[in-house]
Amino acid sequence: MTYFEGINKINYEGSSSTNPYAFKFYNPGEKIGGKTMEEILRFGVAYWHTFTEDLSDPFGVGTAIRPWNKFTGLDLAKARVEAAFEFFEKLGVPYFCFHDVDIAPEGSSLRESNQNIDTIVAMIKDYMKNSKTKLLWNTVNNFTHPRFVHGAASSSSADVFAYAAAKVKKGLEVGKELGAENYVFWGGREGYETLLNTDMKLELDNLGRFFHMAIDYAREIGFDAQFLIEPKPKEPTSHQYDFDVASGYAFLQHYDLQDHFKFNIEANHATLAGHTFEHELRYARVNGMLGSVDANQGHPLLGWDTDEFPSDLYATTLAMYEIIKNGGLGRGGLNFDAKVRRGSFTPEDLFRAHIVGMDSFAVGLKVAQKLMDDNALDSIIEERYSSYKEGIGREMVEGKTDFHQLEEHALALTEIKQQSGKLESIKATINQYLLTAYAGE
Ligand code: XLS
Ligand code: CA
Ligand code: CA
Repeated sequence: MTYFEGINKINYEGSSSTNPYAFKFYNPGEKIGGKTMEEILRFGVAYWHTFTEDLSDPFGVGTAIRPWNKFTGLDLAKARVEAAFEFFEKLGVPYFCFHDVDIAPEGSSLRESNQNIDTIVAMIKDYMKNSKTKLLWNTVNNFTHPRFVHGAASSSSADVFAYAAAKVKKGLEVGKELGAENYVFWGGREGYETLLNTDMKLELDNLGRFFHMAIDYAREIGFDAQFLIEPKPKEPTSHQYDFDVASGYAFLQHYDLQDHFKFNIEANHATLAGHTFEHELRYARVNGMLGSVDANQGHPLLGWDTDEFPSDLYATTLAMYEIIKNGGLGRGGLNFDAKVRRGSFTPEDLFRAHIVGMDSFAVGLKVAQKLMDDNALDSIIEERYSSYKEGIGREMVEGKTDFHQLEEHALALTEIKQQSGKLESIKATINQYLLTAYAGE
């Protein structure tokens, strides 16, 4: 059965194309800095937003028209798999990601849920044999069901902790079975509403214990995926324990987990935390902790997690700059944890949304690579910090000074020369690169 009638393979047609079902900038085979766009960008489709989501919001029911909606139960889950692989093929995307409950319905018991998962995983595995699309990461949903009302690994109930562990255990087995490159832990409800009823220390310790047991089990079954923590500051709880990369990194270090994890950084979570996307990427990168990316964007006027498809070229450029500087994403990728707007309810909108996301990151990649090749931003930074290359600055950086020498140096100063930060001209340069990267094509 065909689910996306009338849509053919999405091809690259170049920046002058007016075909809504063609890439204007994402040219998978085009080499940028020695590697193809496909190899660098490693795009992934998020199963939950594209095949499971009904586009409901807190004020209204779902609006999504999906050709598989005529089915129910396991038949619906199977139809989604068929539709998903047709979609991957037509979009030409190398990866996908899912939670356990996205692919298979929960049963009336854990055992039954696991059986449903087994049925669908066997089907996915079969489809993967004839598909170039691989699993970037999987995870489990330990936040939607009422049992997780007080969290999962940070729940006040030990039974819930055990249930959450059993679900992750199954998730790790599924990841191994399907050859997942990564395994993601997003906090879900790992946080709290109020301290008035919360034992914060016990909850944090339990989270640490949970992650250690997950590592042990992955090792036991020989599942060698990269483990990723996905920070988010709030939503659904008012205080999420993995607030941002900096707090997540401190948590990992405190519980001796830093060698087993990297971060999966979501753009919209960065902005919810009061950071820019590039801040989170940079913080992870300079600490050797940048693992993967959930590529989306928030709405500048809304203070919540809107999960929009990325279209802001400035943001994708600065993000790709960090990713290239990181030497790429390794086993990670750019997963579109993004949903079409409630008003974009047709199946065709799913293609158009992914096309704008893929094109936007392709532009970002090309512009960022050019900025780097021309040393356009680095030269400014190098000059700005040049006082640490010689004299007292150099001695300090090399660990050859103490407060006595620094005081001596300061006392002898007659004037301190400051330089301009040149922010406006840096922005002008970025605009110039953005507008000329595709000139002449
Ligand atoms: C929710 C998160 C979630 C994770 C995977 O805000 O982004 O979808 O990516 O559990
Ligand atoms: Ca995410
Ligand atoms: Ca989000």
